[in-house]
Amino acid sequence: MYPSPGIEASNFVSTFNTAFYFIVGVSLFLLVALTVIMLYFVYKYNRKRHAVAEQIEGNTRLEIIWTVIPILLSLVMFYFGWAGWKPTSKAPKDSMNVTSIARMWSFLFVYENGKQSPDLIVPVNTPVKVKLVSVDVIHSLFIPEFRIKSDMIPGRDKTMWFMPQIEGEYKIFCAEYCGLQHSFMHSNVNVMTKEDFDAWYTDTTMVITVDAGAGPGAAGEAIMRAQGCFACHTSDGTKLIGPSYLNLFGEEQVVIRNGTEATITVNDEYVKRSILDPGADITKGYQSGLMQSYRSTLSDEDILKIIDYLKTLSDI
Ligand SMILES: [Cu+2]
Repeated sequence: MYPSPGIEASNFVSTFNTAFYFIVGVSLFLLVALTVIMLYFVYKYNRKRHAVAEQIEGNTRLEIIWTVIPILLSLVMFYFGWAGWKPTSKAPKDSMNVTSIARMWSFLFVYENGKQSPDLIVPVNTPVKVKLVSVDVIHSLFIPEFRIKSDMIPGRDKTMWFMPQIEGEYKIFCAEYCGLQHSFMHSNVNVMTKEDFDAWYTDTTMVITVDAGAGPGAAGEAIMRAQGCFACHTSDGTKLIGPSYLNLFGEEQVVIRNGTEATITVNDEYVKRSILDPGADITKGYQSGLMQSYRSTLSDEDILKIIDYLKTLSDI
C-alpha cells in the first residue's frame, strides 16, 4: 500500500508544497482576474457602445503598478523556490550513502557493505545521500512523494539526498525519456524502521535482495530480475532489444565480432563474456552499443547462477 498524497513523506515536502501552492495560487488569481477584466472590456467597448475607437496615450501610474506588482510576485516565487531548493543541494555529514546505478531500463541500489537491491531500502528519519550513476544514457531519479528529482548523467558525479519521515512504500520513476522501454523503468523506495533496516542491511547471506524461489536456476533468475535483464531479454522466445533466453544456451549463434560474422556456441564462457563485455559479440540482427558491462555489479558467483538459470530454459 502506498501512503496517501499530501503527507510529509520526506523533509522536503513542506517547503516544496509551499512554493507549488503559492505559484498555483498566483496563477489562478491572475487567470480569474484577467478573464474578468477582459470580459468587462469586451462588454464596455463593443461596437454598439463604442462605434469609434479612441487613442489613449500612456498612464504613468498604471504602468508603474503593472510593472512593480509582477516583479514583486516573481521575486516572492523565486524566494519560495530558492528556499525550497537550497537545502537539497547539500547532504548532512551523517547521511547514509547509497549508489544508484541506472541503465536502460532499470535502477539498482548498491550499499556501502556491497549489498544490492532493485528497490531503495532506507531507514526512517535518517538522511540518505544517493550517488547518481548512469552507465549509458541520461536517466532521472524521481521520487514524487519525496519531492525530489535529479538527472543521472553518464560520466558526471552527482548526488541527491532526502530524509524519509514516514514508513511505507513510495514509487520511483525514471523522469527522463531514455529509450524504448522508458515507461517500464520504475522501482520503489521502501522506508522501514531502523531495526528492520539494520536486520536487512546486516544480513549478508543475500547480497542481491530478491526473493528467489526454489528449484534450479531460481537464484539466477532472481539476480537477473534485480539487475533489470528482462527489460531487454525475455524467457519466452519474444524478441525485444536483445535475444530471448529461451533455447539459447548450447545453441549456435551467428554474431558480429569486430565487424565480421562468426559462428559461436552459447556456453559458459560466451555468457560470461556477453555480461562483462557486451560489445564483444553482437548477435546478428541486433543493435550494438545498447548493453553496458555488468562488471561492477555482478560477481563470478552471480554469473554462474545466471548460467544455471539459462540452462533451465534450454533442452540440455
Ligand atoms: Cu531512464
